[in-house]
Amino acid sequence: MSNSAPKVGVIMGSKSDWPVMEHAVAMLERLGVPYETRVVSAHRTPDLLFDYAKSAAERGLQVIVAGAGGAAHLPGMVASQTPLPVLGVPVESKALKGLDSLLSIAQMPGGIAVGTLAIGKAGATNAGLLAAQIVGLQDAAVREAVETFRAEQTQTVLDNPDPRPD
Ligand code: RP5
Repeated sequence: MSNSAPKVGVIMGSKSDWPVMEHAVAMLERLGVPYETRVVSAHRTPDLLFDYAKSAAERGLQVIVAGAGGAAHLPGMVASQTPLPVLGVPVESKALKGLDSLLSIAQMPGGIAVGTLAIGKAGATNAGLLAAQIVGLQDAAVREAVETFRAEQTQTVLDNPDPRPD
């Protein structure tokens, strides 16, 4: 974790979400965005959820990335308790492969917004990227890191036009 004051909070409903949510953290690290990460469960630690969400803005966070699976109430409940933008990552569940998580996070009633990403690793990766882009609105170094990341990604594709395995 970075030594600077965290600008992004990456929370998840369970330790079991880490193998997915670590991809959000990896992107933030790659882009040099200070972050914090911890388990906050909507169902098992509701008081902690409220404390975390209510104090997030005054602690200096600018964005919250929240991942959860199954009956994934975490992102929506956090969004209801903070003015910060909340990005929701549907974690793949065993029973329904994350479709339950996706619908739980995406189908917010009008008036409380959660930016919902794709199910699983791609969603977590893009949540980290989107969080960095939001931080980058006010942080030139992060904005530049995002631009460099995208330019390198483009170049990698252009440098490897042959689709057959190496
Ligand atoms: C959700 O329940 C968590 O986000 C996790 O995806 C799911 C299962 O949690 P565990 O039973 O593995 O702790 O709250």
